[in-house]
Order: sequence, then C-alpha cells, then structure tokens
Amino acid sequence: MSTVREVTYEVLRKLGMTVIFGNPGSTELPLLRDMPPDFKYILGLHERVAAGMALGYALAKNQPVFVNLHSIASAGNGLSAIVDAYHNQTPLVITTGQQDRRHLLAEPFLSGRPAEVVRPYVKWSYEPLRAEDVPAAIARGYYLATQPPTGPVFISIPMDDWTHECAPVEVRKVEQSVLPNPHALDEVVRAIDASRSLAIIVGSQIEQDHGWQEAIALAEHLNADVFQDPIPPRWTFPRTHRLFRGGLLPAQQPLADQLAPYDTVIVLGAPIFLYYAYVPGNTVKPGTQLFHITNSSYHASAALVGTSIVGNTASATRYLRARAAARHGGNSSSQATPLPSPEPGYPITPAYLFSVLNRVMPRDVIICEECPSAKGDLDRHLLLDEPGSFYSVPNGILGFGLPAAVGLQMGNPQRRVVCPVGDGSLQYSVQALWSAVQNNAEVIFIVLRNADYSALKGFCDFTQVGRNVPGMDLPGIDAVKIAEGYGMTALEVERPETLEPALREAFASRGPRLISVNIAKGSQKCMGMDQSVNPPKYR
Ligand SMILES: Cc1ncc(C[n+]2csc(CCOP(=O)(O)OP(=O)(O)O)c2C)c(N)n1
Repeated sequence: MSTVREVTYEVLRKLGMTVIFGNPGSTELPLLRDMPPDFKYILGLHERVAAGMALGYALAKNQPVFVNLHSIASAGNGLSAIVDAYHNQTPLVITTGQQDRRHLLAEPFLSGRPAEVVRPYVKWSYEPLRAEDVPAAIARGYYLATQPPTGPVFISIPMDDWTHECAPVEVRKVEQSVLPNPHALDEVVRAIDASRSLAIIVGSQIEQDHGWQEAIALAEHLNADVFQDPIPPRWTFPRTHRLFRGGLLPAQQPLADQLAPYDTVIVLGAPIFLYYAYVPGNTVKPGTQLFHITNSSYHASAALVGTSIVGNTASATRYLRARAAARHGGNSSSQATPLPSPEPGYPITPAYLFSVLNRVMPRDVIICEECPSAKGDLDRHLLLDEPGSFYSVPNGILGFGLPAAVGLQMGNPQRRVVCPVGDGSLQYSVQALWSAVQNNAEVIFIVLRNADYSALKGFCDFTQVGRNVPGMDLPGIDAVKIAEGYGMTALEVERPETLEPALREAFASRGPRLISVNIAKGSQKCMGMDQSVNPPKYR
C-alpha cells in the first residue's frame, strides 16, 4: 500500500503541478523530504514572496500552481498574496502544515486555525478529517480552483498524515467552461443593432478566457470605442489600436461622465466597476443601456446596474460578432491625440522615464506594475499591443509586484519582464530579489525612487486632508545596496541623459538587475483624477 505522501506526489504529477513554491517549517518536512526528482521546489524567503511568485507563475501559465506554506505562521504572512490571488482570479492550490493530529487538542507550538484565517479569500478552505483524504482533497481543490471564477483554495494538512497508508486517487477531467445563455446574448445583439453610439469596456477575464483576438474582432466589427476597465489587473486590448480610448477613471461620477457619449455599453470580463475615491454619482448616465458579460457569478451579483450574463467571455464575444450587424464609421469624436513627448528634465519625471522605456523595450515585453503615483504615466506612455503584456493587482495591497514579476518571468522565459516599482512598494516583498537571482529570473526591476509615499501625499491633497500627516517620507533607503546584498547587479540613475543607456544596457544583458531611478515626487492627482472631479473631503 502507498502512503498519503506518495499518492499526493502522484496526484500533483497528474495534475501538472510539479513546481512547488514554498517556505518550509517543521510541519512540512515529512512531505518535502526526498522530493521526487521531477519536482522542483522554489523557495521564497517570506511567504508573501513564495505565494506571490506562485501567483505570477500561475498568471504566466494560465493554470493552477501548488504552494506549500508553513502552518499558521505562513498563513498569516502569506495572506496578502492569497488575497491578491482571490482578486486576480488566479488558481492556486495552497497547503500549509499543521501540528501532529495526535496532540492537536492540547494546542501545541505552531498549531493554529489557518483554514479559518484565510477562509474569506479562498474558494475552499479545508483541513481533511482523515489522513487518507489528503490527496483527494488536493485534487478537489484543483477542480475548484480552475472553475470560473478561478481562484485560490487552501488545505491545512497535519504533519503526521503523510506516513499513513492510502489507496490511489484517480485524477479526473473536469470541463469547466460555462457557455453563456444564447437567449440572453440575443438581447445584447438587438441592443447593439439599435444603438447609435457604442462602447466596449474590456477586462482581465478576456485573457483568462483566451479571448484577446475575439475582443479585437468584435470591436472592429462594431467599430466600437474601447476602454480598459478602471485599475486594471491586465491590459486586454492593443494600446495603439485605432479604437482604443484609454482607461476608465476609478470613481462613480467621473467614470459615468467618460461613458456619457454612449447609449449602449458592453462590459466584457470586468467588474462593474472598481472604484477608488468616493465621488458619488450615476454608474452610467440614466438611459444608457449596460450589458455585463462575465465569467464570474460573483461579479454579476455585485454589479450596480445593467443586465449581467454569466459565462465564458470569449464564447460570448464570438456569438455577438456572428450575429450583430457590422457597423461602419466609428462613434467617436474622441480619437486619441498623440501624447507630447515628455521633456528630459531634472529630476527625471515618471512620464519621461516611461516614454524612454517605451522607446527601448522589446515589443513583447511583460510589465508587472507596482508604482502607485506613477500609474497614470505608465498607462499613457507604455504602448504594448501583445496579449499577456501587463499585470497588476486590483486591490491595492502593496507587495504584489516583485514576487509576481519573478513568477511571471519563470513562467515566460522567452519574454523579458520589467517591474516598475515604487521605492516604498519595493519594501513589502523585497526578498523576491533574492529569488530572482537564485532562479536567474531575468526581471529588470526599475525602482522609482522619490523617497516618499507620493501616492498618499497626492491623496492628502486630492481629498484636502492636508499635508500634516506622519509617516509619509522614506529617507535613507538605498535600493542599489539592498539589491547587491541579495547578489543582484544594480545601478542608480540620477541624470536624464544616463537613463536611456542604462535601460538599453539592461535589455542587452542577461540575468536580473535593478535600476534605481531618482525621480521627481508625484503630482497632486489621484489615479488620473484631479480637483475637477469634485473629490470627497476628509477634513
Ligand atoms: C500593504 C500596504 N500597506 C500600505 C499601503 C498604503 N499605501 C498606498 S500607496 C502607498 C505609497 C507607496 O509608496 P511608493 O511605492 O514609494 O510609491 P509612490 O506613492 O511614491 O508612487 C502606501 C504606503 C498599501 N496600499 N498596502
């Protein structure tokens, strides 16, 4: 008879989860000992990093990834990455060790209730009742994680379970695609055909559902204006496409104002809507018809207005294109005007940094972004047209960027990953630099060093909180020395004329590296919004 441990490795192998991201402790050692040679263990020096790299790897591969954390200790430390995976709809099968069942009642050292701690942010949280249920629970977790809306699951495993005898577990095929109801889509077709001005809002599920080409084909067929959803976790439409109109603002009234010219709006694969600042108003102008096509019944239930249709977004898009009449002549007077080139002033501005990066980067580069006050400049200046080009996180927890970039690079060795990261954001998962070096993940980390929390200062101005707030400045942090301490090649850029050579040299070289760019402090805007949107006042 095999053991729980042996059957588990067999299940993981059959499910294609042979890369394990983790941080070990005593409660995991009975699993990790003598790991089969076809498995690879990727160590994260902090659980936020281990689970965060797994998240990036799963995003790159578009398939579930196995994570092995350490007891309640890791469940806490890794929680923010689990929340990221939840909001990014990323399938992860996360396990932690638990103390030996035989004395759990006495609450020994390292025992805890990790399954309860993470429960709100996973699709399933479980501690098997019997040791021999462990492999089947992992398989069940996999099936749940891959069911739209995809997301993380969590299993806590007592450390004595691995040596128990266990029968083999059959790995099943579970087909997860859910087709949207054609009758509901026919209503959208009728609305499109009757509409005089049409907008399509694209969201991250288009990539999850492999619908990139379908979204372009639909937009071209309908000559519709296309907007990216607010605070997007992915870019899901070519940035230089003639129909692309940019991103939506993350607040009610400003967003409704952007969509005011349209009588019909179709949201494809995004929530309705992700807001940040509270600027009350309409979701869309009264009278505008809104249709919401989503693979997430959760998003459908949370939408503020409109008709939601749940199902695979790529199938829905194909259906609409096949049935709606082609439209000629765009709606829009809002043809994008070319951006003026930012000046190479001193200190370097984020806009200049990104305009130079856009000039020198390969067109298939992958951007993994975490630069709060410079988000808008990045959005305007990086013009990428390939699928899978942009990753961020739609929940505002800092620490996503570095580990996700490493995981994305490991899962995409043929495309270079660039991680523009704020000097504050860098500190929330800085140990990922070590993992990049150890795994030769060739990420180019670009630190935007403005020596403060500019986004927060911007928010203070935006909402009239005032600037008399503690904890806003970050003097005395040398990202170059930190990176070098982890074994990474790093350099500082101070003058605008040295920026382009530094970036060119980074792209020409192999291996990970960090470029710390001293930049001007952020503006008074908040995610692209200024005082004209009538922001809330917290004073
Ligand atoms: C884990 C976490 N802690 C704190 C915050 C609050 N926060 C939002 S933006 C920000 C500043 C980030 O600084 P930096 O990365 O240097 O970017 P900048 O604001 O300077 O552009 C902070 C601290 C957060 N979002 N997440």
